[in-house]
Amino acid sequence: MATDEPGADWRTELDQVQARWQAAVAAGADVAALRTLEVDALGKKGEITALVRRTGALPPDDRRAFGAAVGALRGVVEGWLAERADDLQAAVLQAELDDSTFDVGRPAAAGRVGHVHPLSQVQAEVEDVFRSMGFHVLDYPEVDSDFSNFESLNIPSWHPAREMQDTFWLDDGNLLRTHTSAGQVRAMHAFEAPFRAVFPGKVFRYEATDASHEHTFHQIEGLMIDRVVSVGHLLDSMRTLLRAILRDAAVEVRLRPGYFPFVEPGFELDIRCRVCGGGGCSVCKQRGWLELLPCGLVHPNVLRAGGLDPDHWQGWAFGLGLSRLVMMRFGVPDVRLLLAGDVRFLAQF
Ligand code: FA5
Repeated sequence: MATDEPGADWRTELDQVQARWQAAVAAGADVAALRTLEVDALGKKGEITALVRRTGALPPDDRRAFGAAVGALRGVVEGWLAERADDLQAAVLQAELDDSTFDVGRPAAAGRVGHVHPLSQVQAEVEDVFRSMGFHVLDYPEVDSDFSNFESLNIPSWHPAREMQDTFWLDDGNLLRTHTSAGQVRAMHAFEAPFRAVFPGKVFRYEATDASHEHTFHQIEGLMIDRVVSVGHLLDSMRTLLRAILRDAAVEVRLRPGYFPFVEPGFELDIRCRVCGGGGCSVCKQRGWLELLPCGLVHPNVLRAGGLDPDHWQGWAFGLGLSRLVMMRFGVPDVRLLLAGDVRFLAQF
C-alpha cells in the first residue's frame, strides 16, 4: 500500500515479503520442503539475500533503516524455519508413539555372541589337569633358534632326523618351531630341578596337508625332571589326562617302541579305538588302536644341553598332538577345519 511518508514503499514491500514467507514456511510439509524454502529465501540467490543488494540504490537517509529491517526479516524467517523443523520432527515422533504396532517394551534383537575356540577349550582343560598334578605351564616364542628346535634335542645339523620335520626358515637363521619339544631345554633353564611343566603352542611344518596333517597345528609338550622317574609314572599321567579330556574312565592305552633322537627309550602311545572298541574299523585302519602321542625318557644329551647332570637327574617327556585330541574329543573328521576360520564350523562347539 503506497503512502506519502519517506521509505513507505520499501517498508510495505518488506511487510509483504515477510507475510509471504511466514505462510510458505507454515505450509512446509517436511524437512526436504523446508530446505528448499531456506535456499529460495536465504540462499545466495534467495529473495531476502537479493533485498540486501538493493541497499546501495536507496536514498542515503533510508539506507541504514532498510539494512536493519532486511536483517531483522532474515532473522525472523530463519527462526520460523527452525521452529517448523522442530514441529515436524515432534509430529513424526508422536506418530510413531501413537502407532499401536510400535512396542517400546519389545526386547532388542540379540547380538551374536562368540565363544572360545575348540582348540583353546581343550588346551585349557589339558592345562588344568596337569596343574592339578603339580605342573607349571610355560609359554615361549613361536620363532625359535636352531639350537632349541634341533641341536639341543640331540639332532645336529648332519642328523638324518632333521628330514622328519622340515620347517620355515627366517633369513636370520631362526625358524618357526616344528614341535613343542623346542621348549624342553628352555624349561630346564626356566625352572629349578626337580620340576614338572607342560608347554602348549602352535607349531609349523613345511609339508603337504591332508585330513590329518596341517602345516600349522597345535601340540602340548610335557616334561618331568626328577632324581628318579619311571615309564609307569609317564603312562599313568597320560591315562589321567585322557580320561579327563575324553570323559571316559575306561580309556585304554598301550606303548610301542618309537624313535626320536631326544628320548631313550622312545615310544608311541596308542589309544584303543573309540569308534570300534578295538574290533577294527576304517578309522583305526583295522588295527583296533590309534596312534596318539610319542613320548619317552629324556636322552642324557638333552639333559646336558639343559645344564643338568644325567648322573643325577632323569626325565620323561611327551609331545601330544593337541589338534588330534580335539578331533577325537569332538569327532572332527578333518584337521584343516580347525584353523580355517569358518564360523559355521566353529559355532558347533
Ligand atoms: C614330535 O613332534 C615330537 N616332538 C614328540 C615327542 C615329544 C617325542 C617328546 C618324544 C618326546 P611327531 O612329529 O610325531 O613328534 O608329532 C607329535 C604329534 O603331533 C603326532 O602324534 C600328531 O598327533 C601331531 N602331528 C604331527 N604332525 C602333524 C600335522 N602335520 N598336523 C597335525 N598334527 C600333527
